[in-house]
Amino acid sequence: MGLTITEKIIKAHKVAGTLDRGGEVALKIDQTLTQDATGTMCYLQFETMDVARVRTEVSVSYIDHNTIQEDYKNADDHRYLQSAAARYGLYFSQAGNGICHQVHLENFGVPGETLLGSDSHTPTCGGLGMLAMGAGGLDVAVAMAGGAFTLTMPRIYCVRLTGALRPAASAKDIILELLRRETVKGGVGAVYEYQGTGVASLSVMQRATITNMGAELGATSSVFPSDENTRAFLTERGRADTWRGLKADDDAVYDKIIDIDLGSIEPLAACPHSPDNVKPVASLLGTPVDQVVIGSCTNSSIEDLAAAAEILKGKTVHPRVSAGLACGSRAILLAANKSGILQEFLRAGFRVLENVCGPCIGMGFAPVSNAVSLRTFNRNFKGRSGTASAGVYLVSVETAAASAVSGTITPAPVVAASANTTGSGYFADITQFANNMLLPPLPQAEAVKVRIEHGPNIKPVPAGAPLPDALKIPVLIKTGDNITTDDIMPAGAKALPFRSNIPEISKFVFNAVDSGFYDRAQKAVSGLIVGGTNYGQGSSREHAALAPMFLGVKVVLAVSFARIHKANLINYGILPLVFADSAFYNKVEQNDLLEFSNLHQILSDTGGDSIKFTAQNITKKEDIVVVLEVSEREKQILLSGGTILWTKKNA
Ligand code: MIC
Ligand code: SF4
Repeated sequence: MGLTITEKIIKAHKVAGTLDRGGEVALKIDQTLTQDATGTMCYLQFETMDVARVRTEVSVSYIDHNTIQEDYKNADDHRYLQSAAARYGLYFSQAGNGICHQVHLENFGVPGETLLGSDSHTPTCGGLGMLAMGAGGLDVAVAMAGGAFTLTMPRIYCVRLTGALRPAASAKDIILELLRRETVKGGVGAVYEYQGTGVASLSVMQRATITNMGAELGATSSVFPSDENTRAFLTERGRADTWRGLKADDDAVYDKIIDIDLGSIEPLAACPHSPDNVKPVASLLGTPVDQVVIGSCTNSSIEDLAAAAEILKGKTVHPRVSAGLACGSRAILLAANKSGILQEFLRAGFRVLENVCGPCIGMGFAPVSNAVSLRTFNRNFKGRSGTASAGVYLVSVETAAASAVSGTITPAPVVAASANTTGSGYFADITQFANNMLLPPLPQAEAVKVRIEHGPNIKPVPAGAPLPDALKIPVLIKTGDNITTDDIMPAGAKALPFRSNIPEISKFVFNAVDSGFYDRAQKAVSGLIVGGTNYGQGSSREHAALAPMFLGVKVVLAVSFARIHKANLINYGILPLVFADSAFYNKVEQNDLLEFSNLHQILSDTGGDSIKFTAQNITKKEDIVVVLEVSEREKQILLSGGTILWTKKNA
């Protein structure tokens, strides 16, 4: 039987486990990436592992999220991360060098290798045939220490692309079409592999837009073959020697085939407040627009900027619109500058923001009250922009540029096809000096002399506690479906500076959804959270598990979970239970007292990875049947009180 691309990469990196779908498989990780908002916890944990130097081929620490630097906190985090990178043999990408996914794609991504990143959009590098996955910081720390990354062997879906995009449509519209069909939970436990004759018509940067937003499908990863376009991309960035061809075998077996005729794709928009709330741009025509932002880790390739510049040429941004450009990397901004593309943005009236995440997570450039904000980004969760009343629409660069000019939602004029600029020479002499903000690892003799600098805002990672045998705990909150980690642990300019201070950031848990949560949790001392389907979708931030753990949350009982968040809950010793039947969801309310007994015996059951048992709703005097779906390894982690305590026990 032939193999898919995913299976080939997994087979080449497997250190334990099985390629059978649904089984556990442990992989050697070649490369890791972290960013500052998740990186501090990651390196604090790495420091406790007693490893002198990272044991990966390449590990990179990026500064791109927390760059407002309102006071010493963000700057102290940057200094801490720089000193930790120097001490442990990592590359260090300074603030302003660009957003981790874009910089990694340009400088480090290698077809056929594995990449684990403490950011959910790590699959961006799947655009050049890498198996790239997001994870919590603790999993990345373990990988840096040379440990394997264990995951459930995913289902593998084939997205068969045929034909070619029409001039008005773009790669962003392809992934929006997929989100429309598959929804934000359609990809949980799956990898999307792109195949078919249409693949050759897409450049690596267009592919990267698609694999980046594969995170919004809830997918474990997304991957394209490595072909001549991949070779051209790597050659242009001076890395031709890292190219190798990679494709699925003709008789590879997929769990599902999704056919997309590229010629039928029309300009689309993900409407507020979910990336799968997709509608044709044509159905939104004339909607007045208040803000337009182009860029982010999803859409700021030079091809994208060239397409926007085509539309902006000779035009001015509508007076009603506040327009911004947040470029994915300094290399792209330099190329845009050199080619005259940047000139068009500045001339048309765009504000040029830093090459960082910025507005994508409410770090500045928040829109006006009740705004319609058009962004070429990947997430439009309510409140994420920093303005709770704003509605964010996720669109292509072409739609964003055309709408910035007209002041209403407008599809791009047909002339503005995304130009495939590979080979156009934009990067010819850029790469060499673009890298002067990417500090290489120090030789070990120098690295050992580096003192790691902890600022006063950096507090130790709180330890978990072994799971008690019985729990009698109240429901602290009951949420609906598709609760995001932004809902659980908000980002934004107020909370983000506390990413390295769990006691402080825990005050923000569920803040935007239910401002009474923190006080209730404090009063109850311990408790549980009840969730709907796809609980914990979105970001990889382990703070969405760590801070609830700090507040005494012992159990999350949901209809279903998103992959990374479930792994983070287990890492911090929180029991992730699902309702045996979704009807039980209606039998639990906030403040109900629930009782779980014999947990030690239940977790010692080696009879499989799905254990059904009964909990009691003492308040309603009813039984609730729940299921624990975890592997034998995860049962041991949960019994120990989380990965840190489990590792210590087994050391
Ligand atoms: C995001 O896009 O939500 C983030 C901010 O990049 C997160 C990481 C974080 O919360 O620090 C992600 O995607 O994992
Ligand atoms: Fe940054 Fe936004 Fe990309 Fe997350 S999705 S890495 S916040 S630009």
